[in-house]
Amino acid sequence: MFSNKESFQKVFLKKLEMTYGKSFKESTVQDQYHTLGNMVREYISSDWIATNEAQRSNHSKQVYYLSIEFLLGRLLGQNLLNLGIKEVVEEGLKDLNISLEEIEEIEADAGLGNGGLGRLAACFLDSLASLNLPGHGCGIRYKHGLFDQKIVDGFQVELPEQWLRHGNSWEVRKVDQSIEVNFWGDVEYYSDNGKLAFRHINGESILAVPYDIPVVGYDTTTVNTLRLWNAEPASFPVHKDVMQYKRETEAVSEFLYPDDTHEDGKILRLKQQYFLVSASLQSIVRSHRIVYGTLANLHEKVAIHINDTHPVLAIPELMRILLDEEKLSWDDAWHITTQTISYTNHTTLSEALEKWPIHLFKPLLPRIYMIVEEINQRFCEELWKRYPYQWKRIEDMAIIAHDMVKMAHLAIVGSHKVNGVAKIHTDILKKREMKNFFDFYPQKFINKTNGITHRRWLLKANPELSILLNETIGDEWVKNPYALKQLESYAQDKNFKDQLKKVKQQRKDILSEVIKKQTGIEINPQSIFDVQVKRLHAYKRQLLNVLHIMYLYNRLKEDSNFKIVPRTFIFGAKASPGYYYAKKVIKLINSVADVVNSDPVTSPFLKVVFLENYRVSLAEDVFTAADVSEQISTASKEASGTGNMKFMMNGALTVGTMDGANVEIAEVVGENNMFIFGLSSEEVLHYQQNGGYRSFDYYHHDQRIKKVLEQLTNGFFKNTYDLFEPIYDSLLMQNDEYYVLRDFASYVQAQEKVNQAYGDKDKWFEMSALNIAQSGYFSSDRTISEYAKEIWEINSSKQILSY
Ligand code: DL6
Repeated sequence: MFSNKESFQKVFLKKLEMTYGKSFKESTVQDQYHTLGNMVREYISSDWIATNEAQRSNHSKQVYYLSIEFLLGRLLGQNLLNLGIKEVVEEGLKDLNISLEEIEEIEADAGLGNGGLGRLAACFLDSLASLNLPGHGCGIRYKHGLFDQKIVDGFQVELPEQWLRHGNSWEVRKVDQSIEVNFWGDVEYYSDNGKLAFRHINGESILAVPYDIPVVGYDTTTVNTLRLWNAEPASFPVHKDVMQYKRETEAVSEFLYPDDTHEDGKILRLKQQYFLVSASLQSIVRSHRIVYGTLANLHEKVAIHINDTHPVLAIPELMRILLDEEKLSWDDAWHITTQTISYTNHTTLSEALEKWPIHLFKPLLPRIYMIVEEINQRFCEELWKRYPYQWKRIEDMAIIAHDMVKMAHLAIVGSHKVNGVAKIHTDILKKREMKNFFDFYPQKFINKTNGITHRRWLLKANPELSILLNETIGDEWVKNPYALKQLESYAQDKNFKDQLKKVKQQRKDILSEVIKKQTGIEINPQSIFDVQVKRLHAYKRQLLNVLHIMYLYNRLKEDSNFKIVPRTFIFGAKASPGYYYAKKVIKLINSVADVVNSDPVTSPFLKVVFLENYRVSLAEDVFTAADVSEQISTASKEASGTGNMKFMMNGALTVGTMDGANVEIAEVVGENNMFIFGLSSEEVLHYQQNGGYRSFDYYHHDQRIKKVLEQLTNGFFKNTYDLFEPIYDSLLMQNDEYYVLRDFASYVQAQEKVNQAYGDKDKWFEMSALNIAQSGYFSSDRTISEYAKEIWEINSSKQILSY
């Protein structure tokens, strides 16, 4: 049906009528989108079946990537590109007076994630399929993804997201493959042929119904699966309020990250984690049994990766299956489990490391808790043998301590590999945050620097640049991102740089239109587009960016000789609903925007835009249009960052600290092709260990800082009263935990360099070209190849390019 535009049109029109009982003339864009989506999914299905069959019959080792988040965004455009049918569809639709772009726009983002961690999972799926690797995702089919953000009077307001309202063309409900997951109840001890055995009884069952989404690789017949579990009532209990049971059950897959400020919310989150893990593990084991008839070789044929600690219950759940169902000995079960499971750590922030209170954990998951206790007991015995009488060390490393279950400790003990997501992050884990564990298990810890799929973030998001690249260096880069290196030799080529500049301008014009439509703000498309888009968090220091804008505003007002290249500062960020401080920063950005944008003296030079509801589809327009990429976290706090890679790949220059993957960006592109500033991670550590930082000193000695901080509270922002006092206090009364004031002067200097550098367009686009040329290293194809070889030990049916 996609072989030529005529046959495409014929099938499209027929299906449209048959599905919706409407004539083409009466159909809506929504109807057209779903018709096309269904056609594409049907087109994929024969390859999907063939991939599954081949993977089964080849007895190839499979990897399952368990993640509480999959931030997919839209699928239509990427699928059309990967399948190589975009042109036929575009042409066919054009004849019918339909714009493919308009149809793509109607697709709701699958926003089943919060930020980097979830988007990483989505990029990994694309690379797995494109590299012909047998790798599948397992997640939850949340009814509501990450909230929709509205900005009302400058404040963030959260509304439930509704991506499933019009149905989802990509998923296939497979009710026959449902799994029961049990909560609450008791553990029964019984004799199994004279051996003490255990089983979970009297539990309350929830039915996990899989919805499978095909994951299509680029120019390959491999179609992997993303399996999302939906929570539904199993059988209605006789002794319980039926409606209550239905509500409680469905709540498990209702919201991504339910509010956990109260105990019920905490229980719900833990329920979600076990629901994901138990359904996935039972389903994996069931398929494995069908092929091999035993679980004894599970670790040879299956790799299970846990994306952060949310799915760490995979460890005790696999133990439960192997012990209670497969009747293996503890040692055999433990060998299989640890050889099957691997774990990625995504943060060094100790407050972000999950811990669950025993009083919630134990009643909800009684058998799982028992197994965790046993794992802890045996681990502590090992520790004791190695570190006799070192009570403190053993207590610090224990999985259960102070009435809490420490999920990261369980993950390390129960996995064969633990990886950080950028070199500096892995080093920090080894030297500081997880030093004790690294000393104990040095061979487990490895680094796998993150990556992004260049097929989404360049090929799809930036067609203009892709065409230019194809014309300049050919299209090898689509399959082999290292081929982008060939661009190096064009970095001095005037003609190429002119074209690159033109492409960037086209992308800026597109974003300017989006901004105009969304915010009503007219920006100067020739100005420098300086962008910070990421979750709102104190350590990411959106505040430093805002304070710098306030300083520029003050300078422009005070000194008529002070001139800058016009700049548009663009922000996009969602704050976690309960994160009071982060929400204040959003309000501050919007308040600064009000002042700056409406002042006739400054508005020709400065504009500030806060983009509402930042999400994957919007991100595609943002990354491609940026000139400057703001990666300004306090050194040592950002594990990797992946936005930094998306900007680089689209030719933006980084203003950044030596943090996360910025360090590796500097390594490959050279420090002279970016703008580095601020404390190093060692300096931050030194302050943290030895003290010596006093934010008041910077306030008193730097008039620029003094002035902007006073403006936070002196009525400079109309009708804000004491709204920004908490920000002021965080910087002065609480001694500025993230060293915003300490890095201010150095940041201003870096920004002055940006201002100068942009004046020399020839040089600027030389730097831009070099960034694109070196960005191949940050493709998730490279990252996934490393995982495949060094962690999962899985093979591609085709040759994986060696990097
Ligand atoms: O590894 C993906 C992504 C990193 O790029 C970010 O640096 C890191 O903050 C993020 N981590 C998380 C987990 N929790 N926290 N905080 O989202 O992972």
